[in-house]
Amino acid sequence: MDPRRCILIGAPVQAGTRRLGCDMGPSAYRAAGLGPALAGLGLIVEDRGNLAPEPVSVPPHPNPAIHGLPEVAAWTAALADAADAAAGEGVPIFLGGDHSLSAGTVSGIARRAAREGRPLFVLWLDAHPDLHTLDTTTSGHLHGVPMAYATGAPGFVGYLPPLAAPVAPEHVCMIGLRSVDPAERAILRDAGIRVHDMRAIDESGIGLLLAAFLDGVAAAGGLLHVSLDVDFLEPGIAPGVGTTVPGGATFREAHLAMEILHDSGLVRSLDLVELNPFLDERGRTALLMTDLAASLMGRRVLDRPTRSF
Ligand code: B3U
Ligand code: MN
Ligand code: MN
Repeated sequence: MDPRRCILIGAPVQAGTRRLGCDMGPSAYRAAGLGPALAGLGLIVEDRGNLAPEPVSVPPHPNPAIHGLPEVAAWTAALADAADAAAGEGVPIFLGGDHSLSAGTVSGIARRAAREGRPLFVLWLDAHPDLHTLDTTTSGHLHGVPMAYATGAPGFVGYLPPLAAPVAPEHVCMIGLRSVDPAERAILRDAGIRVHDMRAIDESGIGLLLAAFLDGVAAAGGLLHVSLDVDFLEPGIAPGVGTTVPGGATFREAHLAMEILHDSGLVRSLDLVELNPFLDERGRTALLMTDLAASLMGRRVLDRPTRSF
């Protein structure tokens, strides 16, 4: 696999929420110039267009709140195959689409990592942990379940595709949390996921927290998947998202995180999720997310010695 090859894969999924508009996300990234921005950094860019999954049939779930389960099951299967295959060629960048898409991308990369005999680590940059199961979700919005599914939580069998390789919860680091439901809090407490909420960022600085996690990834010889939810960011700078939660990461914190990730050389795949262009202001959220993806993929300011992880 060539780390300088960026494979753009559009995933216009919006079944993970009742609010419409995320299906326009891939187009907004293209209009914001993501491909040329990456090419301008000297990277090879291949835009594979948008995925269109085959429909699957899924039995009705006893939780009456659940919305869009057959669609999310279909996307999960298609994205897992796409992620597994593309990660063998370059760095797949998934253009969302709501966060339910990560059920597919994370499980697909995990499958590849298991075949390569390497542990998969996940960095989850989000206001929410997205750790509901099909039984605990009260909104019924399946953008709130992908991490429970990918870490092998119970209750998904027969509804979402069987997991080839669950991600170890100790290999997951969540940064930016500030909206956690009670059922998710219980899972977070018991599962062993590493969590840095906004208070931790304020007290320690995002650079230190992230570097400590990356040291562990490198020491374990791991692969790293990054899942970047728009609502990780402060809504004042990133309004184009359905769930705005005040007090998010600043422009500088987010860019620092991307630059540290770039220096680590550990990132194998990336999700850009929850952009809702219908709610955006003159494309500013799409442009910011594009800018952040570019900071992750290439060096744009000064050459610095790569930090040893
Ligand atoms: N935890 C809530 C809210 C939510 C999760 N992810 C997003 N919103 N974007 C839920 O609906 O599960
Ligand atoms: Mn999310
Ligand atoms: Mn979120």
